[in-house]
Amino acid sequence: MGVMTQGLRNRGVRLAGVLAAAVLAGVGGGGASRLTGEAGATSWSAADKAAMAERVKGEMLVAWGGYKKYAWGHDEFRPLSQTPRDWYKRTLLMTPVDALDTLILMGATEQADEARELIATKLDLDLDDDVKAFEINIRLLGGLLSSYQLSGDKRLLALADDLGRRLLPVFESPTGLPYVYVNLHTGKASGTDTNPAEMGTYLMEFGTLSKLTGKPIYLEKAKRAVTELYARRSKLDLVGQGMDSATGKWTNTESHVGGCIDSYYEYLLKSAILLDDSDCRKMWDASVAGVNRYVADERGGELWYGVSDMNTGKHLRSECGALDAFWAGALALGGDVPRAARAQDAYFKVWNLHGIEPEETNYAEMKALVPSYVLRPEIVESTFYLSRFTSDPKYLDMGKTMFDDLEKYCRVEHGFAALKSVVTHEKEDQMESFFLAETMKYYYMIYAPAETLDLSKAVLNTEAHPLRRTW
Ligand code: DMJ
Repeated sequence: MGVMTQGLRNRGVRLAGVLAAAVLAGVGGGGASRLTGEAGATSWSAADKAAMAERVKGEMLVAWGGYKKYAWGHDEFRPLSQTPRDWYKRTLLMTPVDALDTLILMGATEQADEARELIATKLDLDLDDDVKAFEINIRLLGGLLSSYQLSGDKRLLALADDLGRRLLPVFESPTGLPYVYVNLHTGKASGTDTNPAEMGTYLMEFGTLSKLTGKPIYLEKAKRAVTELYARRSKLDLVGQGMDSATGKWTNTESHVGGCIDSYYEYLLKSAILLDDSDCRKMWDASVAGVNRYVADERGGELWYGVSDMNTGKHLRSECGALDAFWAGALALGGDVPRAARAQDAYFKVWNLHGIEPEETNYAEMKALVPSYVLRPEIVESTFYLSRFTSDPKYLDMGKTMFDDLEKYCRVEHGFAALKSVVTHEKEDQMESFFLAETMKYYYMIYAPAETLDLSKAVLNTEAHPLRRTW
């Protein structure tokens, strides 16, 4: 299922002195043996949580240090060969832009300042190349906006406005549904073979940009795209996983909550919250009801979400991916904590199959279908939301189990490496920028004081960039 590469406050409060003391004392917290989801939760003191947050921050600084030493000024750091990688003809500073708000929230002031200065002085958006608008929007535009809100550095807002203007041509299709690519220099948009996630994941960033610049066009274009997409849902209120954006016709009618669809649902809910948009709220309410009715798969007392036909509701396959795991967090944010908790247990069962999660799994047979792990955040993201909304220490244990596994299998000298296989644990020379934007941020936020990110004031985009309603 899905395109696997696509893949959703206040200034960070520094952790108190107790934190450093706890680390020095070697307090680990949640020292339980491997948590399977069934075991009773261990108790966590404030010092335990502070120590765990500091441990995550330490690893974030290792990954940032690897980028700084071997890939400074480029898009990504390749952690095995210790070489840089750029996505296009030249750099768009993907890792620094993605990492900056994580560094700010962690109180890593020196590193945040060096990242912000690099971006403000060196990010050149006038790139004569076709870029994937979805990725550039969620990573770069989202990162620039959140870092502007957290730092007050107006140079970041100017860059965001420049980038938004360069992305706008993607909406000039016959339907208003976005093209896939845009040349950031010429403004030529191209590519119509797309999906709901890529078409429906603009409104948070474009809405925020409109509010912060006073230019309504950004919000108007992104809202129209979502509305056009929703209008093409099936009678069961489901969407498929493939569409031609020029014709608005479905090219694939398989429905699920994973890659190619995931962040479309996420942005209906989060745009409703961030922009106080009642249309988006209605679209989310109808969509989540359809998914819970036709995509949910009750199996042996467990709640799974599989693959169904968008028109008939027929269950097609018992498969889920690492990307699907965001769904538990979305359910929790939408107010359905009971279903969220059950879905999270199911995704955590997949994690425990091999001690780290595969990209795709047949959950009926509990068998990895695509065995890679690219340092994805989604299951950590859902752990964060459930921890916040339930205060159940079970989720602190769960986060620690996963972080232990991450360190065990993925840590290398100057960062973290993806895995070619969660079965053999063979590593891949890749550390995606979302690892610093999302995975490390969510791990940190599970244990950091709640004031570090006030969920009543901020909404995280699909790349974990927090956007605040300052307007
Ligand atoms: C991220 O870029 C975003 O979370 C996106 O919505 C999905 N894929 C990656 C992380 O897995």
